[in-house]
Amino acid sequence: QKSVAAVPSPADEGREEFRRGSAVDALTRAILDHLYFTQARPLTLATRNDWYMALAYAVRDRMLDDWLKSLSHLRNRELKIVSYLSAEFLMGPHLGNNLVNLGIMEPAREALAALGQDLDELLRQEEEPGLGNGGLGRLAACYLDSLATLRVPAIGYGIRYEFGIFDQEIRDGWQAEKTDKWLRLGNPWEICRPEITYEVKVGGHTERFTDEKGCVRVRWVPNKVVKGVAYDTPVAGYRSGVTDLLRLWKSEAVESFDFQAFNVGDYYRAVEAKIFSETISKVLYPNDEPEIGKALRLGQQYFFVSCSLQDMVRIHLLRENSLDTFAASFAVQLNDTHPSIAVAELMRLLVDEHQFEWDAAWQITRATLAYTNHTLLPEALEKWPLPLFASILPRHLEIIYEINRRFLDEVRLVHQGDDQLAARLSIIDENGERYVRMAHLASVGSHAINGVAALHTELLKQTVLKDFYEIHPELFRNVTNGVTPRRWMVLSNPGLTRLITERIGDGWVTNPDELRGLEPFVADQTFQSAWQKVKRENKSVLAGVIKARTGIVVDPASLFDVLVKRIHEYKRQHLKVLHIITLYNRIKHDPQADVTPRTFIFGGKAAPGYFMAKLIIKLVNSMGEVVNSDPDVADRLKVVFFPDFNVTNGQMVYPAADLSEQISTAGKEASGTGNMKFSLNGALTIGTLDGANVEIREEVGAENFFLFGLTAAEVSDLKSGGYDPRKWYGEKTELREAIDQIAGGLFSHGDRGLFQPLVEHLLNRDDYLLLADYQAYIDCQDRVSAAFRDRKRWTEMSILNVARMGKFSSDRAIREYCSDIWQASPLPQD
Ligand code: GLS
Repeated sequence: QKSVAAVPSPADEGREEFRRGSAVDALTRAILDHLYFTQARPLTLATRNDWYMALAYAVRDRMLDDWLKSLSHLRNRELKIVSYLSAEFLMGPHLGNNLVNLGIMEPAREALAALGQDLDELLRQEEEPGLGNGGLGRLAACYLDSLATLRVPAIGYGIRYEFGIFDQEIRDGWQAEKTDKWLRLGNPWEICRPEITYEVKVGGHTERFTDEKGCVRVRWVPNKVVKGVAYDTPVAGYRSGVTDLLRLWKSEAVESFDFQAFNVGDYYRAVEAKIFSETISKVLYPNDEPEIGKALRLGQQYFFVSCSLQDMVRIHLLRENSLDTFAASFAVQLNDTHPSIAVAELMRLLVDEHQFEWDAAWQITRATLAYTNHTLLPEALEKWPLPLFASILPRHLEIIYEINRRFLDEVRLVHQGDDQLAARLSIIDENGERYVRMAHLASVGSHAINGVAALHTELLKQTVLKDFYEIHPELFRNVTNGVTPRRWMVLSNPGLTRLITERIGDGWVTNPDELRGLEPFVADQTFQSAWQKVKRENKSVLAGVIKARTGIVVDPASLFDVLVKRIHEYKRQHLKVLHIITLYNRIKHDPQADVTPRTFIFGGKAAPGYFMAKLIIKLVNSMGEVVNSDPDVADRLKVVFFPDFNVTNGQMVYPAADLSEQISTAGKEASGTGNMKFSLNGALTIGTLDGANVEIREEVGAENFFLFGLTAAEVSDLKSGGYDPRKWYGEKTELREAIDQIAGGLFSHGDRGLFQPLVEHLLNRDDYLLLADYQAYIDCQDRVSAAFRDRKRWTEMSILNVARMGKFSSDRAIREYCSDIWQASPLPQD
């Protein structure tokens, strides 16, 4: 088959031409129809959004055959369905991705051109659904792409937030947040299912009663009930013939509340109830802020978990008449602890609503659920104060007590007398104020627990979940994260995609190990120049966007040195700032100094309540202003803060990077996934041995990776030996100069107070060991600068990075989840 495709006969060409032509004609017709019948617009009045909507509907229509087929598989009892429960799905714009996966990008372009429209302009029209904070939500989206591509029946379950992650603007160097009104102009990709709704109870109390069989049972009498309505979005696999389902829940008021509104007083009460109900799915919470006390957040988690589990129970009962076999129908993955209330909710559904005995229910629950941990940061581990938990989920608290009682009894049986161990393992934290520890709940209720990179899984076993690992080592496994090459290469880097495909065919899109086929061309002159040309073009495009959004002019010939990710102290954006100031000082001391010209590109949002992170953004911008405008620098260094980093912007940034900054303190970044996107697009990495960096370096080869800094073990040794940042400050001249300048107001118009909190933290605590890693980082960056001057060698390293990135495809990760955790298989080919 391959040879036919490679050497088409004239007859084949004719047929292909015809097929293409008819696809173009059909699309043209469909777009015009939707413009008229769906958008109700005559051609003369159609806005860009009308054209976008019409095109989107025409594309969605083309997904329906596969989608309906996939939906009908839900009823097939032979097929296990993967149910991915996630409070976040950072899908990114749908249109481009669907055109890629359906293989109709070019026909769409032609059809629009014939209608006088530009596809690229319509692609820019789409408001991206920002229903996630960063890596964790984007991972869920990559996994849905891979599930559909690998033909695995799957449903992604989450929340249809009315407002996603805020839009970021930069005003006077500070971050300003604006609400994300992504639904403002309509969402052509979703289909509302008003008939698929579930009631979700909140608050109230529980009562015991004896049922007709004489068993004591529990009834939950809530003080509120809300309704979840399903909104479905199709997720097309890459030319796989399978389209999976993303089902997001919107909260609404239960009608019965409105009907009670027969007098004025009740009318207002009914309106209040409606407001409360609709608030639940109103807004995505930014992470990196303390959760304690955010009752609404717990309400959101329970709301979507309950709707999703009720939906699975309904689907299962369409297949079988008993829930005994529920675990054969669904493999439910808990994406972090956000959905971990599922442990108690599935127990409640089985025991209270379906009259199961406790032990049978527990067996089903554990066989169904599995838990992925995504962080080791203690402050990010979810825990809910008991009184708050009890006020929202009184029945679940009882169930959790019972789960905990039985679990700790088992522990005590094996480890007699070890009360400390029991206290450490307990789902209830009893040290001082009492909390429900969600990671413990998820661990106890799951048959598999995984970390997201090899190092992270090891650290999980040694730290956060040490006691669990010691009592149940068999539950633990590692699944290193991956990203989809469809969005992160084919869609976002068409130039490189074309070049690679010309050389090795397009098999790598679904089998990226084939990228190894590029290795023989590493030293090939023509290939190298073509490779450089693609990178250069991507950099020019980004330079244009930077100019338009920030007014800053950057040189595409300079080294594009990029640090884009959420702003967090552990990710050490301020270490990068220290590096830039160091280079700046070298120029100031010797204006003729031979520095490799660089463009430093920062991007990322700070949680609105995270003061230090916001101050870091201000520092980047203030420092940038000074550096960019200094005549001594003569444009050799340029600092850019690219506002509103999101999926859409990422698609422009990763392909244009020369250097990928992965500089977190070792042991803090669970995996990282941006690191993979950069390397897949030919950027070289400067990084610590943290998260998936370790494995990326193993794959691409140590000689093609710029490594620096303390290891996780050294970090923990240094800390336990009593780390004193002042010692490092005292010893390193360039470091001291840079810190003194920040403190002295060089970047704040003489204001010594502005960055004082940052400076004080660095000098007195430095939790993330910037000072200890500073010199190693600077030295390594000097090696980067030298390497970039050897264009040939740099290009070779870039090619080898891409050639060896196969492991980091989300397809590989999903295959591992399927075989090691879910026991799920692909649908047979039709
Ligand atoms: C995160 C981690 O911080 C990232 O390192 C990881 O790549 C991602 C996906 O596993 O999950 N955990 C988290 O809470 N947000 C993340 O991005």
